[in-house]
Amino acid sequence: MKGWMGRFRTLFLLGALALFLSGCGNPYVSALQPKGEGAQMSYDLMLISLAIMVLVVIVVVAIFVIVMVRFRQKKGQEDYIPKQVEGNHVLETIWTVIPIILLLILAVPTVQYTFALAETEPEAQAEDAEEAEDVLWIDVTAKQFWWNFSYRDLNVTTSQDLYIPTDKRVYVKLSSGDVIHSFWVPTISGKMDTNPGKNENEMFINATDEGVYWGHCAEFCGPSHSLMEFRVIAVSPGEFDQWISDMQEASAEDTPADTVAAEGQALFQQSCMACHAIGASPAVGVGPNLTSFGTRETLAGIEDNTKENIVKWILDPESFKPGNEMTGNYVVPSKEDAGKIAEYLLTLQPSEIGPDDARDNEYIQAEPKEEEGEGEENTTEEESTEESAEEETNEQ
Ligand code: HEC
Ligand SMILES: [Cu+2]
Repeated sequence: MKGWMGRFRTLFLLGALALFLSGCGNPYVSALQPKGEGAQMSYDLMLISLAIMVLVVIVVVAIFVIVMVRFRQKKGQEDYIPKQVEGNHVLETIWTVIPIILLLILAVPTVQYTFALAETEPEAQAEDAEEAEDVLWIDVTAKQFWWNFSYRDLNVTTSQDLYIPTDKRVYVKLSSGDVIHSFWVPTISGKMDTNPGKNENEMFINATDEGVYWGHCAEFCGPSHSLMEFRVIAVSPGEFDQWISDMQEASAEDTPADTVAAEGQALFQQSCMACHAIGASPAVGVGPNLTSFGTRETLAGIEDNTKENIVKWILDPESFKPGNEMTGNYVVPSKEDAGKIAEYLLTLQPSEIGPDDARDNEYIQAEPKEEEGEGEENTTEEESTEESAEEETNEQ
């Protein structure tokens, strides 16, 4: 009875474990499904160490079983003492040397990849001036509890959604406006701290496939640390260029056609522009740059970007992100005015390139675009076809 129960319990535990581990497989979140050079290198290292460990376990268990079976005490030999081998030089040497060899096997790729991942001098490596010119640097500033992205020399600044092209490495310079945060997009790269002051870190990221990748602050930084999310939106090179030029043309002066939204704009300019820029400057504001706010899927990186949520945010940001830097530092408008401002914010769509473009060849295979540089795709569900249809019409 006990044995049966025992087996039952093992089964239950294994089931629970399987359920738990199945959470590890979510694409766009998982370091176990790498979609970038950096993540791929980390993944390879994991596989190498795993292989070595499995090999050691197999050999040790095999020797253990053989010894158990072959050298059991036999009937009639109860008094027999086998030959004692402690202090045997040959054996001692063998089992000291084997782990050293295994560690060396592990050390070679680890050191190699460590140097490869530290590559942040693209200009020095460029073959000609044109290639050096083509290098894309993005200055990332982490703030409690949001992310600012400034595209160097391109006069484009945005927040929360980081657009990158899929055809090359993108170099990020990481700094912080307040405390230490950490930049982490598990599917495409390792993580790196963003420090306040002059101690700036640099690394490259790249996405081999188009897609929307989940990023998160990976260093505890305050009450809303767990809500400090961002997205990396990897689009084809053509779409990226289009997005950059659309963003460059956006300006705070553009007046929306809709009258309610236009009223909202006036209100916004009165009481919100001190912290929120629309258009490129200043490079880093007190609050997130809202140039392309209307194309975002998320509000403040975490909530669905709907009018209802935006109004709620404007009236009480604290209810979304405790301890954020907006709460208490602005004049709270009436609910009606907040509605008008929300209307205005949703019109901020300088570009038709959006998260759906990053997904279209990833999630829906209906009509793959004829663009150069598209990575190969695996179809994943999760995207409603409705959205894709909508997106197709937006394209025109
Ligand atoms: C004192 C500066 C300040 C003022 C003034 C201010 N905000 Fe903010 N706002 C912030 C900060 C800081 C954040 C980022 C909060 C976070 O995510 O931690 C923010 C976030 C937001 C967001 C979410 C942005 C995103 O990236 O999704 C919206 C929308 C917003 N503010 C609207 C407004 C509106 C509308 C007004 C005017 C009524 C306003 N803000 C006034 C500082 C300010
Ligand atoms: Cu954090």
